[in-house]
Amino acid sequence: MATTQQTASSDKSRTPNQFDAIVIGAGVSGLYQLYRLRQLGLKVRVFDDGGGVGGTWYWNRYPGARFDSESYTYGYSFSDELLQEWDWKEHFSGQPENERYLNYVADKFDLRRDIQFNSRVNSADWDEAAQKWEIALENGTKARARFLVAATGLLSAHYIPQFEGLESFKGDWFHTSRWPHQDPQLAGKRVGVIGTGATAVQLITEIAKVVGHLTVFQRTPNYCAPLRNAPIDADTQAKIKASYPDIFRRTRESFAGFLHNFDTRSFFDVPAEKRKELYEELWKQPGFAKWLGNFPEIMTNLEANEEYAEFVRAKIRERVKDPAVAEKLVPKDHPFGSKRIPLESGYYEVFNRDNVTLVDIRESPIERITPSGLKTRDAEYPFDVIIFATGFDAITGPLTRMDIRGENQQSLKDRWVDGPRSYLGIQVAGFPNFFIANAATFCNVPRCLEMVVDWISDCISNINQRGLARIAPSRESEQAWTDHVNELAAGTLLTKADSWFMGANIPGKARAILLYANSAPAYRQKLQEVAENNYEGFVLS
Ligand code: NA7
Repeated sequence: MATTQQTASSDKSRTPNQFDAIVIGAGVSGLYQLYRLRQLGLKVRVFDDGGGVGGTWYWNRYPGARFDSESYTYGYSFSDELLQEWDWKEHFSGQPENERYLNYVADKFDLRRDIQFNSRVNSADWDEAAQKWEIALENGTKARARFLVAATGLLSAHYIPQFEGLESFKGDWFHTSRWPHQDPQLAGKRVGVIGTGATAVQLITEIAKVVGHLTVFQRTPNYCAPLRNAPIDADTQAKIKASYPDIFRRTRESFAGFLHNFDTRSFFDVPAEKRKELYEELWKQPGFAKWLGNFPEIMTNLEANEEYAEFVRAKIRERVKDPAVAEKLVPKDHPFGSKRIPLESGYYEVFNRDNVTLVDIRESPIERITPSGLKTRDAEYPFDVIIFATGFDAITGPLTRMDIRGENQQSLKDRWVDGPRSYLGIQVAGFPNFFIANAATFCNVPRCLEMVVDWISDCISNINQRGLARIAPSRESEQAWTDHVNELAAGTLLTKADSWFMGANIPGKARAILLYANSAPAYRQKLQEVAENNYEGFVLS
């Protein structure tokens, strides 16, 4: 493992481990944050606990991992040269290609020399006297900077439920986001997968083709919709490259930063048979069209939602041969879109295979992991491998798992014990010069990340140009923003499910919306207004 001393001793740094800015994370947002801060002439150090760049796309190397966003709407938009150089091979690109892309970006912009890998940040302390942050790595190494940016990702703190007996299991087990770098050789093996979220849906579809027997433990069925992926041929590639300005104009204007946008008509103004035509039309389209191209009331009105949910349920039933298995796969306990919609490429047909068993663990709960497999209330299942597709302590988890202490040693974890509080999702009162570059919005992640990273970079530039020392939101603006975020969510159906959107997937975590449910254009406008009004709501000194 590289040490800070070894890698930080560039010509510029007479004092080792002193930086203008420290960025935690070398994923999609951390790489761009480094690029932007470097443009400002700052001395920056990025720390990442992985062995390479990519964040999500470094860690999530399970079979089937891929974008649910159209590839050409996911890549960075900041460099025309990069856009023209990079050929996306599929409309929805897979993990190996995505990791290659982020490595290509790191090399093209010479980012690696300021990134220290295999370096988990354990803690960050605000030093009031020095007006600096001091971070400590797992190995005890420390580093200091005026500005601290957490580019820690929305879904990087993986979660494994505390099943009794796990330590006794004699086979291999792992979480999907800690997939072994060496192929775990699942061919012919007896494999159990726990979880049926977006990750599991991608994984199960792939590994069912090779394993000996696959047993899927499902707690809540999801509304999965066809991804409709395809390779990008040469003609299409040329068209994509010629139309990037238009692609990014459309993603800038749409509700959630995708090419898809909600229907402009109201559900209630369109006759039932015409609504059905729209659903069928959307169903044929790739990606999230079936969700984000629908009537807006699908997200806010239970009657509208239930009609569409019933349409999706019928689609599921059509594809599963055994009606009893189909019924288990049909979601009935939450509205469509109140949990993340998994996109799939043959998921439901998996349950028509002889080598796949679906276990409904609401009917037959998991009791324990045994040395040879897993025991539910009703049966024992022998396994060679158990895979936890059990999700993440989303959005706040990557931050609260570090010991981050602001003014008066107050910890972020304590501040957020009843749910996250922030101003604009970017800063927290009492944590000066600490920025969260996560874009916790209902958005095609890179589109909103670029917007947030640009905002943070401009803010830091502004502070430096004016010779100011620090920025933090006032308690009042933090309170008003937090109320606004919660009120917005209350007007949607997002609060109606036990999802990671609500923090409800983690035992003991406060139930509170973790995503800003406004449109991306509205969020962009708010960020712009705040900056233009001399960082209204912040205290600068
Ligand atoms: P998710 O969507 O949080 O899914 C986790 C799955 O694991 C889900 O099916 C859970 O069931 C299940 N789970 C969680 N805890 C348990 C326990 N204790 N017992 C049994 N089953 C459990 O995570 P993913 O990784 O699939 O996706 C995360 C995001 O990554 C996704 O939304 C995309 O944005 C990309 P539950 O539904 O809670 O009943």
